[in-house]
Order: sequence, then C-alpha cells, then structure tokens
Amino acid sequence: MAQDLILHHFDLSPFAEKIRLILGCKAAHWRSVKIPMLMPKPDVVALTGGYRRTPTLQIGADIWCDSALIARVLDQRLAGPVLHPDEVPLAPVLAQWADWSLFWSVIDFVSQPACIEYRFGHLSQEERAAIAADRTPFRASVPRLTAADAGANLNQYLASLQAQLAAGQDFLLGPITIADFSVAQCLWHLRRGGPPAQALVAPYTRLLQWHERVLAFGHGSSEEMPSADAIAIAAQAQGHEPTSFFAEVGVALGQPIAVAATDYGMEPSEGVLVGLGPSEVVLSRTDARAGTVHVHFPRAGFRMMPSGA
Ligand SMILES: N[C@@H](CCC(=O)N[C@@H](CS)C(=O)NCC(=O)O)C(=O)O
Repeated sequence: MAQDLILHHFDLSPFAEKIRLILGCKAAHWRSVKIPMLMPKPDVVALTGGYRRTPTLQIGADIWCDSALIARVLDQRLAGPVLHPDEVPLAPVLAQWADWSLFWSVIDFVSQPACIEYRFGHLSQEERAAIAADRTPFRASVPRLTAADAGANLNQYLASLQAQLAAGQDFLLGPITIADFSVAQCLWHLRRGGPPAQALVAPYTRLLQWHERVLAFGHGSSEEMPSADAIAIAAQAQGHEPTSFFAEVGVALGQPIAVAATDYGMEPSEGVLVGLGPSEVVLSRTDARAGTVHVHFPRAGFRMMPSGA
C-alpha cells in the first residue's frame, strides 16, 4: 500500500514539510509529484475539482485534501509511531493551534523586508510581484500582523513550547504526536527566514534541539512522478476507498454539494456527496482526464454548501 502513496507538493511548502516528515517518521516509500507554487494549477484542480492548497495526497482515484486529514490517513495506513494516540487526546488540538496561530505569526514575521530579501532576493521583481498577486487574495481573510506583533506572538509561543520540554521528554506531549509535526513545520519555515528569524529563534536552544530531533526523521524514500502520470493513475484506478455516512441535518447521500475551507484559500470543490462522517466529507466528481475521483476533506474547518451557491 505504501507504494501507492502519491504526494502532490512543492519544496517550499511548510504544510507539505509536515507531511514529508511524517512520511519519514513512518519510514514510508512514496511518489512525489511537484506542483506549481502559484495558480494556475490545472493538474491539481483536475484531481480536486477546485481546491488549490498544498499538499494533497492521492491513492488511486482517491484524493485527500488538508494536511490534518492526510496525517490521519497516513497514521491509519502506515506502520511506525501512532501520531494520534488515544491517551493524548489534545494532540490534534495543539496541532491545529500551530497550523493556524503559530503558522500565521511565522508567515507575517518572515514577510518583513529583511526576510523577504533573504528568501526571495534571487527572484526578479516580476516573480516577486506574481507571488504577491497570488497570495494576497489567497490569505485576504486572515488578519495581517506587523512584524513586531508577529514577533511578540512568536516569543510568547516559543517560550511556552520550550517550557513544555522542560521535563526532559523528547517530544512536546511526551510520545511523538501530530503536534510535533505541526509545530515543526512552522519552525522549519521560520528558521529559513534569514537573519531576523535566526535571531528570534536563537535563545530557544532546547526547542531547537527538539526541532532537530523531528527534522532527523527525514522524508522517507520517494521517487518523482510527473503530474500527468498521477492523473493517468486516477483514471485507470478500479474503485474507491470505502466511505460511510453519518446523517447530518439537511444533507443526503447523492446530493450535489460544494465543499470549501472556512479559513482561507476557500476555492470550492463541487461534486456529489458520497461519504460523510465526524472527521471527513467525501465528494465524487468526474474529470475529463482523471475520470471519477473521490475527494476527501476534513469535516472540521470546512463547510458544505448547495452546489453552485
Ligand atoms: N489547512 C491546510 C493549509 C495548507 C496551506 O495553507 N498550504 C499553503 C502552502 S504551505 C498553500 O496552499 N499555499 C497556496 C498554494 O499552494 O496554492 C493544510 O493543513 O493542508
């Protein structure tokens, strides 16, 4: 089964780094499809029906969107440490805090001019303008922080995380959990932010040691695959993952609906509802190239709407 994992991602994506590190922790073998960092992304949208965020996971003609859901799918399917252990029920909650509060403080801190120069100094003005033109509407719903405000947040957050490690355990909540990977992806992005970011993290030596421990998992082993091949795999796949249906007021199996994130990057995917549970909603849709694909979204953090709304 591990042979069948296809990750659609790009190198600089922090949320993709979270999944790559989980694949490393699980010693997985996977196929790597490099996708564009900016829209248009025709081969991504052929599989998702609209969702454009990074990363997505493909197995045959099933596509999973959002790293929180992808992490659960990998946890269920791959051997290695259990990252959502029953005895640490708040691990996904800490992960979600990191994916939102910590992440956006990092993004706004490394968006200050000295960091931008370090990160994007090698790009032309046109390339930098293209990134800004793509990402400004993408994150328009997220409050923008000044670098000073973001830095103040980060100092408080990093101090708390470091204090959490004071008891001497290797990982944030004792055993390794999904929270370690969500915090690690944020720190990974921050530490690549140039001199202001290096200066900010430098005092947190115990936290940096923990970060090195998580980064040491590596990425497992992967082989590159062109996106056209991944689409052909979807088109040729026989059948889909089994889904279940837990009734929710106002929706019925077989109903045409749209699903979209509620936080940012809210491009909807449209299809027919084929699965619904406490943790996922699944659409079936047919694409001219990919055939009939089932697209899985987390239930939390996404909304279901009548198709075309
Ligand atoms: N909640 C989502 C967030 C994903 C996200 O924001 N990814 C960024 C890249 S790190 C993104 O989609 N950027 C725009 C893009 O890749 O088109 C997840 O956990 O997967």
